[in-house]
Amino acid sequence: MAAACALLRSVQDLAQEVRELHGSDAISYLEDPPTALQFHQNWLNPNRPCVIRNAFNHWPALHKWTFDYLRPGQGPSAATKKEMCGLWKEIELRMEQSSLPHLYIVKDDSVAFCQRILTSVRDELASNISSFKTLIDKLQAPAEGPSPIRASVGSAPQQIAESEDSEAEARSTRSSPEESGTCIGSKHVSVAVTPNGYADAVYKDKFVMPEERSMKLADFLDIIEKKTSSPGVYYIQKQCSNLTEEFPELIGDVENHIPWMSEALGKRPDAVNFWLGESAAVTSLHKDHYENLYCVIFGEKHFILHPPTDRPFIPYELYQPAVYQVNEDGSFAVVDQESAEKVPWIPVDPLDPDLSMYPAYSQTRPLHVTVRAGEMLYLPSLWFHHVRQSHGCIAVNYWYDMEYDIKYHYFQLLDSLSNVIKNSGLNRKHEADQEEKMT
Ligand SMILES: O=C(O)CCC(=O)C(=O)O
Repeated sequence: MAAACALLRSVQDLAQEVRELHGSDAISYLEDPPTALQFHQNWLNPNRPCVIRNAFNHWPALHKWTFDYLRPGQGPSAATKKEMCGLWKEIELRMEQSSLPHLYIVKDDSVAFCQRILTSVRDELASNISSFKTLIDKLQAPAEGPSPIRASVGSAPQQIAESEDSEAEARSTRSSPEESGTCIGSKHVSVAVTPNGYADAVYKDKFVMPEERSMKLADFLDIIEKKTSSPGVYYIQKQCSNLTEEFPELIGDVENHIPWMSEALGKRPDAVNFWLGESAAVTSLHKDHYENLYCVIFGEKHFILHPPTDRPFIPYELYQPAVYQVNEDGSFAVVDQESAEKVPWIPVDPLDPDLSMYPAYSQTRPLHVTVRAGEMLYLPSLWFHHVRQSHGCIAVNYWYDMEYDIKYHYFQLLDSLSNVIKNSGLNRKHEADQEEKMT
């Protein structure tokens, strides 16, 4: 028992020392992306998380990925784009025909109207949102009439036509939905469905996985937007590189790797994942063997983080695996995966930890981090994390396999020592002693 006590004290000191030395009580913010060397020295090697701002401002996804863009029948199709180019050509022709090059002819008798339409179209082109077609219709209508007036519009149409052409050219090697004319909303996507929002989590005495349902992205969006009702909580969270596997059309709106990270690690990511879900969808506390760059595109993600050195105070138990299945009446059944081996998982919910069952958890100091749209979280390998989100949050993350270096082996040692402490019952005894001292 004396040896176990000494062991417990040592792992407590370790956790405390890491908190003090590496500042794992607070998250650091970088205002610009680091170089590969800076990232390696300051974050990757010390295994320290940080939030990086302005790391992916250049991604079209940041302004493009709205629910309307992802829906079928919305957003500019290839045909609409063609029509748009045709219109600009017509405007240019009219400008040429008129003796004043910066004027063009419309029937409406309001100069302000023309300017408003053109400004709107330019803005639409810049932000690429869904009412593009309506604006084109408005623009077309005045051009048909018999009583033209002249309206000053400067050189905006010319500039737009040029930037449109060069953008289309730049993206011609990619297959974004609007270029290819495909509507990704009509594509099938794998969605995790649960009764309570907890996929891959402990429920009663089982480790329960979600029902994996294949459904059209548009139908999924209807549920998220409460346009249709369907029992359960829905979350696109399939983690086997679902962005590249299920939505290859969207990859051109982001990047297929993060250059400075690939350089720092000397490899490309194992997976690029796409996440979109309801606010009720929660990812239970766990850790991964990945260096994780987590980019929020829309909404917010709320992370609760524990450094790997908190492992001795984070309990694991063995659970029978099971899956949720939705019955015809909309109720959920929990179906055992009888032939599957038991799974070690963490029973503690950091939002409401059962400290009478798991008193050692009170010795941890979780770090709460909100990652907002446009921000990237570096979540180092082996850090425990629990994740919530704002409703309809969209995110993309990059999983780079960790280096199985000495850090990994030290963690394995800590894991074994944690089991020794658990089996000695000392964590509970320590807590009982603390309570006794207080009474
Ligand atoms: O976003 C989430 O819900 C979970 C993310 C996560 O667990 C991960 O990236 O490892």
